[in-house]
Amino acid sequence: MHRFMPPIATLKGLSHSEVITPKGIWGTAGEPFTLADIRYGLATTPPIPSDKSPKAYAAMKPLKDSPTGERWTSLDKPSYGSLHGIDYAATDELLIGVGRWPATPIRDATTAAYHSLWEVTQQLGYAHLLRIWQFFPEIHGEEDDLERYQSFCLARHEALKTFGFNMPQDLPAASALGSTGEDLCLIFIAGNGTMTTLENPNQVSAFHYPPIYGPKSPSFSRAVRFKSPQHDLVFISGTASILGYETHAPEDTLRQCEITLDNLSTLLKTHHLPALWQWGEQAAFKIYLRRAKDQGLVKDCLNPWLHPSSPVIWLEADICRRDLLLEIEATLDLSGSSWHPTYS
Ligand code: 3EB
Repeated sequence: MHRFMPPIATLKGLSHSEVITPKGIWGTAGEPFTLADIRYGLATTPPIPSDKSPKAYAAMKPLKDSPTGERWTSLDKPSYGSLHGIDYAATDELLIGVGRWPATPIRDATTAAYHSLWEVTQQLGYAHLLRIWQFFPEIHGEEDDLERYQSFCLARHEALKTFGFNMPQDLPAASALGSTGEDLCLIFIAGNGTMTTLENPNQVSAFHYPPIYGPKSPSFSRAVRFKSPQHDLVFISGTASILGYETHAPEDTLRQCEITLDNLSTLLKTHHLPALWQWGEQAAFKIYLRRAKDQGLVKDCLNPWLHPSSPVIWLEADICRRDLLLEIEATLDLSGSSWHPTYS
């Protein structure tokens, strides 16, 4: 059986000499401004100190030694505001927004969330929805004879169709995970610039999954590249052990990790982007595990593939297909514009 191998340079113990370095804006222009703070944790998490920037609480348990906070920053001074229940920070080229809605029924929550999101991006004048995170409880629960994840996909699809999205070309990069708590938590990034959606030739586009996975397929792209005068960003969706449209190695965490890393590598290679191990500090990863006890195993599998200074948040969460045991997402800032999250 073919085994997925870590990159040669890492195997040989070579230094990560080809690591991407910032272009020099960072560190020379003073302290960046906070755009948004996201805190990962269960209900007892203490509040983030209050200032004007948007804050989101994502109710998922951070795993051993994981950072629990994610901060998005900008070298441009943002304007802050609140519209349609969404708190936002806006710069010329990019907008970040956060909101939450009571998560039951999930279909109504999703409809409300997407309509608010759309109103905000239209009102503030951002052309592209680039990246979206959505966390909600009981993702495998049942509602209206559908799994809640499928109801969510249905409502998302209907909303995007209503807004006139050209699917799949306009679809953002996304992550959808099961959380605890009561709310649908939604975090999104929109922008003005050039948006290119990227797909993985080894995976059927999620938009074209067959109907056995739900009445409306998941409306997201595998990755999005965004370019504007100041930015060059790659948002990689939650990526898992799916080849074609099927889950592979349903019982085998290690194998799922290898296939996931291979999927990420294929995506990057196909679109002539730097390999994972070259990313260094200009990147940020999140890894979601269905079972906390798999962390050691996944860490050992992952370590040779990532640059040691790439930050990782580890969270316990239900992945949207029952047989998926882990999911990996990432953001890569190719411009050094500081538009990548830092973890604490
Ligand atoms: C997959 O590849 C795994 O419904 O927004 C990953 C990322 C997944 C986003 C979503 C679902 C979503 O189908 C699941």
